[in-house]
Amino acid sequence: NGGGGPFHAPSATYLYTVAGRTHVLLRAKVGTVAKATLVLPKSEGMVEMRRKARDELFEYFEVVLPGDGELEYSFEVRTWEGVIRKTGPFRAVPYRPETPRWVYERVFYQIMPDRFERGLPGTPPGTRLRAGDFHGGDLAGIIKRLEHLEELGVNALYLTPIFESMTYHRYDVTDYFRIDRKLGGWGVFRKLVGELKKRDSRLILDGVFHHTSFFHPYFQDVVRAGEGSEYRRFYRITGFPVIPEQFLRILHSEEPWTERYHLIKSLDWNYESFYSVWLMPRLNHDSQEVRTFILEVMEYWLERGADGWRLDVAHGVPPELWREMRKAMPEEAYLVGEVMDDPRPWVPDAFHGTMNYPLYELILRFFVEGEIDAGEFLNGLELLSAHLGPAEYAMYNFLDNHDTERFLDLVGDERRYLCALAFLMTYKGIPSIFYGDEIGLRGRLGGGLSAGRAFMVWERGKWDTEIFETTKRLIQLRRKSRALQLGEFVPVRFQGRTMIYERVLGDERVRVEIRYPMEPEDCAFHVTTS
Ligand code: ARE
Repeated sequence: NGGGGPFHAPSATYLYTVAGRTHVLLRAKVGTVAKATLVLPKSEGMVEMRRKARDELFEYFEVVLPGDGELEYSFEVRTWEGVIRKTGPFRAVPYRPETPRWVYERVFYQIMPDRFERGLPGTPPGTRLRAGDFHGGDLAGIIKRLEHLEELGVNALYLTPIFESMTYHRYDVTDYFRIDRKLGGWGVFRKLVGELKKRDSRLILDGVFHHTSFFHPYFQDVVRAGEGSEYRRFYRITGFPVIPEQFLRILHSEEPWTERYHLIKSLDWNYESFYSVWLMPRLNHDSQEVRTFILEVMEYWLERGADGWRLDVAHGVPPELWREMRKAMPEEAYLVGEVMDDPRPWVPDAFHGTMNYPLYELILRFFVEGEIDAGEFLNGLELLSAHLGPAEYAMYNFLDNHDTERFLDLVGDERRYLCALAFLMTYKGIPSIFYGDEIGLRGRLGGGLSAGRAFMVWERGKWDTEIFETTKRLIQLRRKSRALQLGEFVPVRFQGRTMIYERVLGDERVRVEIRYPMEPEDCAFHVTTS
């Protein structure tokens, strides 16, 4: 190693095991290697490594071997000049990911509770301050529609925040130990948990620990007591008083809430927040009290029926804090970070997986923009795979979510949508459906963060039945196939606008063919199992 030569270390991303096989990777400076070979002890011999992916700096080579025990190996690399370089020897036990086993069998369904279904009788009671736009969905509504989820075949739920808060999206939490009363409160939550357990369905909750609500009692204490507040170190306060006097005047004026919200926006205040949103003061993650608080909340809901957490703005919190949380959590809890860029600092040791934005970007480039061809798409996939290592099987994969435009709106028609969905359901990582996608729910393009947050449509007559039936079929396929969940990904042909690949595990081999020309009529996919 070193000296610009090929690199390998028996680390989580270069030597790991999944489903009884071992992946060995080697990295070299781009354009230097003619042939890379993995050298095993005598009886097993030499195995040529596959050229997996490249970026501007590096090229990655990979070999997949049967078995998952300790390995003795070295590498032999021939450069284009004919020079032979040896790396190694190594002797190591492949890294084994700690993802809870139940995760791999799942297809997630994401619900934004306010936008899904109303189950409580009557209209939801109003709140004093409302950042507009409540649609009145609640947890009883989810219980009412569990049959729909069963019919669809999904077996895990991800709910956007459900704790006490002022807004419909609930990312401004005022009480982390209380299910929002407008959603039905603790009683309905407990019932939902029970119903999910009966159906062997799992549940992950949205943990907003980057910031709290401005109206959280701790922050309110800082606003009131200033420097004397025992919570002043809970937040990132940059000066006192925390807010100018005008702030409170506007806050308590008779103006409509949205007016007040925007008037306040233009003031100066003395604390860090989420994207300069005054409603969301940023927590001080260096504080031990804050860490203890986060841990308590996470444990509290895991003990009360949650199976894991999706952690909001995880990339805005030091990775080392998440590693600390992870160590304290039960092994069975699935932890997914909302990380939008490079996931490498976060997996596999802070989270089991992250929300797979890098995959989403690639999907956009191939399926939506048509800006890259299948060959470039494959290189992107393989590069991401080389970065993620075994965590790629636990990534939270999506075509859309509550922060994006609906994928159907982006591609414009159902055939193209279903081809992309076929890819998602047959690729590595945990697939998810954003509520409504299964019936062809539309949003509006260019609508910002709330573009895709329309209320669910429950009249069957208005559903896109082709999307619904095909989504069901793809989910069944995914759930039944260990190869799709954990199998090796074997590219067969990625050329022009066509991709053919296999997913292989033991005797099971699933072959996927997706033709995706830019004319939607000619888009089609085909999956065969042998
Ligand atoms: C609301 C309105 C917005 C308005 C904003 C400010 O919807 O139109 O601009 O208020 O007034 C939640 C709600 C949002 C709400 C927001 C603020 O869901 O509706 O916005 O709170 O009150 C960045 C972050 C990433 C974050 C996204 C939204 O890095 O962590 O922005 N995602 C999470 C959740 C959101 C949630 C929050 C965080 C806040 O999933 O739903 O918002 O708790 C590029 C950048 C990314 C950036 C992304 C924005 O890709 O690289 O860093 O993500 O754009 O899409």
